[in-house]
Amino acid sequence: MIELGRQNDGSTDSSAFARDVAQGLGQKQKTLPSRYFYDGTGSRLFQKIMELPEYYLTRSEIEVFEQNKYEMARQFSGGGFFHLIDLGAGDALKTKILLKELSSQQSNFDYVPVDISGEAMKQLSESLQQELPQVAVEAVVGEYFQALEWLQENKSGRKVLLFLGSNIGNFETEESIDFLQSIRSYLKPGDRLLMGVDLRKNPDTILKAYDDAAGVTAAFNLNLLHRINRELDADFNVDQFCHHAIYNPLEGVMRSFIISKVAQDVHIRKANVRVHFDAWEAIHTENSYKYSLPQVAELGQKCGFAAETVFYDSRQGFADILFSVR
Ligand code: AVI
Repeated sequence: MIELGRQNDGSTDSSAFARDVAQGLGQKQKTLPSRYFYDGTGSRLFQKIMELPEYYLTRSEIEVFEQNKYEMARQFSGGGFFHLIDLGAGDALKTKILLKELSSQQSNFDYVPVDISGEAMKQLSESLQQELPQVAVEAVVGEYFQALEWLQENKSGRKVLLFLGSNIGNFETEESIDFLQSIRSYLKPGDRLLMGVDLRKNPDTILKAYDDAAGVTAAFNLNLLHRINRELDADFNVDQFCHHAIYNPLEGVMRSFIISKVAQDVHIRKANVRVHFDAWEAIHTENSYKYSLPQVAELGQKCGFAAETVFYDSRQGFADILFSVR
């Protein structure tokens, strides 16, 4: 396992966290960056979300992989040896489907899962050693671009990059363009990108996925305030806030908020700020964009990729798009 610079198990550089929190809550329309959801508690809650009956995304993508694994593996392998790089691999539930298929097709590849969590990469390496000992695995602990930098130096073969789970949906449009253009700058002709996106569908289905009956998504969202209390010595009374989620079908975006139920002041000591909330004032915490296929193809096009094959689930509600480098 390779550990690149600062790595952690969900805890963050607290001065950057303090700065981002102070900056986000200091704005007229308050925001908090969704990347801070994933401390230890947040990551456990996200695992629970993925098992919820309403949260269809993970099951749909598993189905995409189950139904298309033969063709995916075949297309990846054409061109000889490759590095299969899994950005944000986590427990690699979906990728394991592909790894089994690649093994049975006797593909010539190695597997490089990348994740910020050292603990997750340790567990994944161990489980792969048990389940698929024939696959060569080198886990990398670090941030995406840190890892791509390292790969540039250390893995010079053809690359197939995985960016699954509709993680691209959590970026604003401009950010997703920047992100994919940066990814593209690390790739060469012959390399590929497989990206998972949640497609536009009945707004009621989407809304329920982000406002589940058991309240797990609410706990996931509100954990941000608990985390600020824990790590930045703040005094949020979390019971005085609630989760609110709304889907905008014009923009195809699910937006999540934390709403203050009363007028109140909060002291965030390590960020050196006091924040006032009016009654029913909102903090915007997350965007989850839903795409149409032409939008994804256009996004790829803008960033130097060409959509080659689209793999769907049986309802055509989720797609994994295989891009080649233009
Ligand atoms: C990680 N990401 C793709 C999830 C999503 O669906 O946007 C995060 C999430 N937020 C609430 N539920 C799940």
